[in-house]
Amino acid sequence: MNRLKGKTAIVTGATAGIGLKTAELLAAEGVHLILTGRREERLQEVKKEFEDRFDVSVQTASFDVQDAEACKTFVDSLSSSIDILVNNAGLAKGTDPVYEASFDDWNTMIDTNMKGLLYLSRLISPQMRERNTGHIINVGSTAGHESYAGGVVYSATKHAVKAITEATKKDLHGTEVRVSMISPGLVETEFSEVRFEGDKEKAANVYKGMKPLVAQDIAEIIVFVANRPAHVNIMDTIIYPVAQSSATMVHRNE
Ligand code: NDP
Ligand code: 8X3
Repeated sequence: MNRLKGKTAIVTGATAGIGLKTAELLAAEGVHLILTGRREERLQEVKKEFEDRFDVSVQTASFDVQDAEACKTFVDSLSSSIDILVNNAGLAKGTDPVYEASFDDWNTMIDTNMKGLLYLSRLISPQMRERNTGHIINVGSTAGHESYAGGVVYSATKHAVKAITEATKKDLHGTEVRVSMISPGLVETEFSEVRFEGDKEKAANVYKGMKPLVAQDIAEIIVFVANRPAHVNIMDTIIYPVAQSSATMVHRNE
């Protein structure tokens, strides 16, 4: 049953990977889209493609979620009320241990994965609360459930997404607004290329000899979570590829 048709969703980080595929699957369900990311050209390509393929409106806004003022300008510019906020924009930078990692990488991860997500939740949740309807879906990670060596700050930001999701649900307790989190394991997207600063070989090694998840696997779950009946609030979903059993247990065929 499609309960999503005619709704309006913001998807952050919709220029690639999980956000892009989520936007596509939402559009296929008849959801009007407001898509964000920093790469304006990609947003324009996606808008054109989705408007050609689907009977939905597609608005775009290119800005950096690390910039609180830019987030505010974006939300102030919205003319429609928002039914679904998919807080997906995020990244990892490097795999250096705590005694070697760069402050810049740490700040980028904290400012994007935590503060960007918080800014948009802060700015969109008042209208959801006032209308007594809406759904905030945060993209966390299995790294938000289990920390691993080389992921000190990435894991911390995703543990924070878990804490933010739980506290946001509690802040909105007694309203009809839903709050959920999605926690994927290894998904082959641009994620590892971003993490390794464009080093394609290092990125490919992350998924070598195993079958990782793909963006579609996660997007389908995001749409499933959004499409539950209004009284059902899925708090979290942990999704591994079958070859992965923990952050470091990955079965590879050499
Ligand atoms: P991609 O690199 O493919 O996509 C990331 C998206 O986030 C892009 O659209 C990018 O857009 C956007 N983004 C990154 N930084 C910013 C920023 N500062 N401001 C605005 N947008 C930004 O990675 P994934 O699709 O894999 O990642 C999506 C989410 O899923 C992230 O939160 C990630 O942590 C999480 N995740 C990923 C997993 C994986 O293995 N791939 C596993 C678990 C969770 P642009 O560059 O245009 O700004
Ligand atoms: C991304 C998955 O294992 O690289 O959240 O942390 S992992």
